[in-house]
Amino acid sequence: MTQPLVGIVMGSSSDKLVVDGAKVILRKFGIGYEEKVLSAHRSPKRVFEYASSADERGLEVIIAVAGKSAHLPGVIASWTVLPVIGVPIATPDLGGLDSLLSIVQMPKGVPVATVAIDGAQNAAILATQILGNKYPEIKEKLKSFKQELAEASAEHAHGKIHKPELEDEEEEPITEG
Ligand code: C2R
Repeated sequence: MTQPLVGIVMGSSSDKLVVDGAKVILRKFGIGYEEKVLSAHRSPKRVFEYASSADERGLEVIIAVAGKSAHLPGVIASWTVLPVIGVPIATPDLGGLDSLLSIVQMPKGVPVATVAIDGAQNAAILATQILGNKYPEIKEKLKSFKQELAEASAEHAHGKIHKPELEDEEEEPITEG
């Protein structure tokens, strides 16, 4: 896999299933990523180390995935100038509204671009779009992707079912902490 441009950080390994949705998209676009389990609550020092060094390590966008009292994306955004995309996780107790509000209601000056509850695929597409401003080959792939979406939607309208190919090659081990 190429040099990671996207850092995917999740609050717990229990978020992994949702994170998989982002990885499928990034692999589809051939974008290198790294993934880590880090928690602003449980491992705050490691979150600081990760976020404050992300830029110099070559990352260009961070996707931060967290549920419940989801402070991780905001804390990461406080330690980096890289764009941070937050993914709220659905929760059994409050349905994910807890996660959503924790991520989206950032104070002025420290934005986190927040996607839908469990919206990891959209987070990855947004990350890809941010990268597309710098990398023309990624932008070209995004144009084809839009075309695929339009064709799939037209086929649905005519009663056909079309699933764009999102399967991929290799799986990388997840790094804890
Ligand atoms: P466990 O399943 O490990 O108890 O975690 C995780 O993202 C997960 O969705 C339950 C939920 O807690 C979240 N978590 C956060 C943070 N750390 C863990 N929201 C954080 O620092 O914001």
